[in-house]
Amino acid sequence: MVMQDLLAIRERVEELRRQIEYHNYRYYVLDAPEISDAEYDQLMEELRRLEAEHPELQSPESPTQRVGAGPLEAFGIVEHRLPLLSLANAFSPEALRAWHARVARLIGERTLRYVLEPKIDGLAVSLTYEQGRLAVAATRGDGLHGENVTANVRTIRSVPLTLQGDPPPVVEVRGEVYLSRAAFERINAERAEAGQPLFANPRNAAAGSLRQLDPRITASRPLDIFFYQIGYAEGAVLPRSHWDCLDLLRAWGLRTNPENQLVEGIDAVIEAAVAWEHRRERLPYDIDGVVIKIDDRDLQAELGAVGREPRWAIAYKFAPTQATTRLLKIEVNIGRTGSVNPYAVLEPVSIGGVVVKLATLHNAQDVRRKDIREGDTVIVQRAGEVIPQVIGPVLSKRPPNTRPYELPTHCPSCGAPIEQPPGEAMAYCTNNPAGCRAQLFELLKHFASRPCLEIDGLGEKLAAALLDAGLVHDVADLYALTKEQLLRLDRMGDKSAENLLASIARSKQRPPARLLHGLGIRHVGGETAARLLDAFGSIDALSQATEAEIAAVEGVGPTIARSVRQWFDEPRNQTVLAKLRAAGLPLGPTATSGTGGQPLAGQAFVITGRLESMSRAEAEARLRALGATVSDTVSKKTTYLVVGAEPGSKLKKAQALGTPLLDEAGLLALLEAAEHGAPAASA
Ligand code: D41
Repeated sequence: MVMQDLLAIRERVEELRRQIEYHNYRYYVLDAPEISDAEYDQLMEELRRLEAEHPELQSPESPTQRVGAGPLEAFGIVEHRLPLLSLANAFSPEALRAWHARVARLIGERTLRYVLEPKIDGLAVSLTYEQGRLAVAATRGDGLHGENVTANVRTIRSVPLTLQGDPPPVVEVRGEVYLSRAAFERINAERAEAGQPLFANPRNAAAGSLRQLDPRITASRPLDIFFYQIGYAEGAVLPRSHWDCLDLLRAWGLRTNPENQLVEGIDAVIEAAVAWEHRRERLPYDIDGVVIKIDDRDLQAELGAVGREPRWAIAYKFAPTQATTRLLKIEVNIGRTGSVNPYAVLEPVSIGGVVVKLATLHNAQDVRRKDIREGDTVIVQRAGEVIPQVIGPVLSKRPPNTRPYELPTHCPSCGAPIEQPPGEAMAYCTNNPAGCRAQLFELLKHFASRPCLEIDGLGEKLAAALLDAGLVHDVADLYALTKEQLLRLDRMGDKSAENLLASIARSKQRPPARLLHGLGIRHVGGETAARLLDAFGSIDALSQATEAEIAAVEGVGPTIARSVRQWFDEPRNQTVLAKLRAAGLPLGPTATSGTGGQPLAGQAFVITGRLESMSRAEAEARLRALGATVSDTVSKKTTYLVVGAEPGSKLKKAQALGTPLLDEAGLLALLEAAEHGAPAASA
């Protein structure tokens, strides 16, 4: 290695240490991080690697040599009787195998039992009970000393002040204090209202709530806790299995996570850990990984720790879902109902392996509430398949001369004024699709989409081409298109033109509820459309109903009723309806009334698990539109249980009752057949 390189590396190491110390301070002391956990982990990993490759650069002052940050003196400091260990991280299944191989080298290759615990993204605490009474509660702090937060922890409802059963005279237990996502949203909404700075995530909100000098504030926050370890236990002989220790915690009245799993063998560990990456979204609280622990406590003792990290446990961390980047510009999209949807143009940033350049900002009110400005550094989140969203600005990085965001006063597409109806979060372009190209473009795509008229081949590109060529001015114009017109469009061959026309023709046979949904009436989704048609029988009958009659339908409130009435009162919409009728779409009473138009009448469906091709709401709406009932519980009356990915307990119940099962392909086939008039399959 040449001298120059070593110098550059030394500089990088020092820079990393400076940065990490700074972020530790922001995180642990101020509860106001500026970077995501994943970015922090990356800095730490890089520093660890450089120090491992260049032992001469190691130093006891390096952040790698200590865990966490010092406690806040204001609380009083508690010295932990036994140090609280920290956890090594694994970021991939391969890293889990490498961990397994290290363990196998020490204790021999064998099939072990492991406990998997969701890694709660909260704040680690240690509680000491003396003679069964809560004596001291402390934060983890640096693992050796924590802050005395006894008064605050006593306000957490799920923390018992006295233990049940027969606990040792002195026992110290560890757990994680957290806030549910719902509670976090509520707290932030209240803070926004009060003009206070918002918490970046539930963990910071939990930490901020627990580390309050005024316990009354803590008491007002619905903190919760899961316990996961028994630390010091005077004179007690503890079970040899960690899983049994969790049982013991429960026997003392301490809450443990019902999602914890006992599995055998590293393959099962990896499978279960990877599965959590999706399951996590269904939990009401945030987790950032899974903690994997060797169950046998004698083996735990034999394996011991390297520094502060036990060899017998590891944290499998999920791909990062948050990152920070610069918000270059705020632009707006106009939705099919005229809604003004602001979005962020970002300096491209990689989150969990995907480069994100755009992120949603929801609505004008949200941008104002969070005070997100052009030029800000922002925290961006990407979770599952949903569109990336901007969580909020990093205020300490706000450059001078930024300004609060102002919504455009006029529609960028058609120039009509933009208005925000009183009491609504959304602002709207005051034009309608006939006069606003952006609205018509979105409406066409919606009209042709799967849950609506399902016109194959009519997507983004074709919708734009049809508008550019002036062939379509409203959705009904689709039914007047000719092959000659289509052939004049770019990249439109003979075959695709024919396919498109066939697909448009087929769309005339969709059930009226899907047509009603497709019209793009503000606040009328698939579910509402189905309810309205159930109540009124046809779109024509609905168009004659009064606002009060519409509002009286179950699940339809005054806002929807007003919006429906207004839509039908608009002369331009009456023209569209007349054209659709002339084209043969089902506006009037269907010829086959009664069960003829309702091929699934009398059939009862229950859905469990996740569907791939449509949302559950959509599946329910389509089933209901065909006359079926959809409920939440499997009973003897259930005709079919529809089983999606990762089904829940309903599947067990159905199997016990012998209820017929339908997978997603089966459901699709049944829907297709029923919607196209074929007799429904019966169970
Ligand atoms: O849910 C958690 N966040 C969690 C954290 C958990 N379920 N188990 C944990 N187990 C440990 C060991 C293996 C060291 C007893 C932990 C943590 N530690 C931990 N939390 C914060 C630092 C370490």
